[in-house]
Amino acid sequence: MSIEQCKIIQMPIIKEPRGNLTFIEGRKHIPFSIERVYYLYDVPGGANRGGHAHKELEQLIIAMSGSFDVLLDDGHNKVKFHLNRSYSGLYVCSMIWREMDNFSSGSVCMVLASNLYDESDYYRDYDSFLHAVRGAH
Ligand code: T46
Repeated sequence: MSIEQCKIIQMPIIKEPRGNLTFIEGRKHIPFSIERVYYLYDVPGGANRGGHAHKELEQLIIAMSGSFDVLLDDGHNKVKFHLNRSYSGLYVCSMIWREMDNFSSGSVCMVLASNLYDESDYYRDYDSFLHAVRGAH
């Protein structure tokens, strides 16, 4: 997998005088079925999240409120994204190292995931991740 497959996906917005509505349908707006939803909140200033990659998992990361940065790394190239919109999300394919920081006060990060939580799907050691991606090329 390469970093070029990771991208910002724009969701539909239904705009009305009474407020906006955005919806996300698995396999239609994003390239996977949604098996799990989790969210990060009450993140203290200066905190870092992530620092791992997934063997199989695909995810969509959305700043539901506030903003934060996501650094993606496929073992060859790195790209940083600043997320600050609730109607778009960052699609992250498998085998991408991610690090998250610069959380604004009160920010909420919602993640849609293609699989249930499985610790054996993680690379939590960067050297092991690099060995896996470089060995595959
Ligand atoms: C990712 C970023 C954006 C669970 O029990 N179930 C879950 O669904 C998740 C995501 C985590 N956990 C447990 C595992 C750890 O004991 O919660 C604890 C914290 O998890 P972690 O250190 O992986 O949290 P983050 O915020 O560093 O990373 C998470 C996701 O794991 C990861 O896939 O992309 O959010």
